[in-house]
Amino acid sequence: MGISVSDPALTPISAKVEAGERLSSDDALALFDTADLLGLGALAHFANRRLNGDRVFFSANQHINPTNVCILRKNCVFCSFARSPKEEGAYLRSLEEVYHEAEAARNSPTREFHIVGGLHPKLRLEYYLDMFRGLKERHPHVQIKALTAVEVANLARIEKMSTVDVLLAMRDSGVDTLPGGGAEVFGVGVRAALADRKLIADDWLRIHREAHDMDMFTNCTMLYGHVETMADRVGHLAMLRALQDESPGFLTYIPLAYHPDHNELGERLGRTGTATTGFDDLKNIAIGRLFLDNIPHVKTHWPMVTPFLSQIALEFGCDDVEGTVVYERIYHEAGAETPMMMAYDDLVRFIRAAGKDPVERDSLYKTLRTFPDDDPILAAPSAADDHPTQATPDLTRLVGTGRA
Ligand code: V47
Repeated sequence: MGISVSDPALTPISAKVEAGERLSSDDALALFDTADLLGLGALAHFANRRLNGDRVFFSANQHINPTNVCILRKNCVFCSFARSPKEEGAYLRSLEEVYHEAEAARNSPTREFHIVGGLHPKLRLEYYLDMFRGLKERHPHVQIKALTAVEVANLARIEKMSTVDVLLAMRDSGVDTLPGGGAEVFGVGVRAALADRKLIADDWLRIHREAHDMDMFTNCTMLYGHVETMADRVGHLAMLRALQDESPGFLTYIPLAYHPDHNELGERLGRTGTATTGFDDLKNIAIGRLFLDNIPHVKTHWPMVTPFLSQIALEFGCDDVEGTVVYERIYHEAGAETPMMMAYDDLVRFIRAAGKDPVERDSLYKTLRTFPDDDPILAAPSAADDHPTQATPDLTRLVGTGRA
């Protein structure tokens, strides 16, 4: 029996999904066009189960943002995080301050530092390399996912080095993987509207290819819900898929929902609060899963779309949940009202309450821990037990809600 879809436009796509055939760009456009969200979700769920079964991955991670000073402060109109050097709220952490912040990992399950920040005009590569070495020395069991392709390119420019040499130096100093930020939407028109001085698509893709070619794995993203068209989204996904065909190395794809508060673009568009809809958030997850048939994982970024929607996403093709985070700044500056962190146990229970098998992973998706039914974490009472129809993490245990 075929996968149940109610929109006739999805029938031929459903046949392809069942046969494991690659979807075309026209198929992806039809998927963005459909109102049959449940049909789309069923297709993505089918494709995901074939790859990942009922496993849902998460990492115990900690986000660290060493500086918010950014030379593109006035250019990236969608960003609420960046500051000019003398602007109120601008900060640059000393290495000691970074190490102090990272001490949170000492008596916690943290296994990954996620390190990104602004393009500081003066920070040298050595600052970052010292940071990576210092963190590895202090926390040898914690992997490092650091610096977007945009930051790598900026350091190459400052140091008059090639981006390959910057990547090699990062790897030699302890960086394990690269995060997927800075991709936004690759289309020339959208990039011109969002950030016309930011790294262009070809350079973002080249730097990820360079990393893949030296056996460094990376992530990829798309920032949706602003000025882009559906064709722009599909074009972006097609470029990610083509790179992965040529030079595999993307581990997970993360659709990022645009947040319009406290940034110029939001003001221009006259939007506040949430720019995207739950419908669109789920579509982006599902279409990412269906179209990016060569990328093993699709991650939901709960700080952006809420833990509630992230949990539903697990039925829409998603097998990967952003981790414990500890302290999220980029989206909270942009108005996100989600918690700033999620406790490890709550994350496990949140996945389990969706009927899935939680898997704690490392940065390379190696399994670190699974949770049999009699695991004490699962046995502990959670909000999900009290409210089975609205299974959510125990929100009373989530600290530091509100803006950064
Ligand atoms: O590139 C900036 C986005 C990204 C806003 O690799 C905004 O595992 C919404 O890439 N509204 C950086 N989004 C974060 C990122 C990321 C996040 C989680 C996991 C991983 C990973 C990567 O944040 C930027 C940009 O696309 N962003 N401003 C905003 N106002």
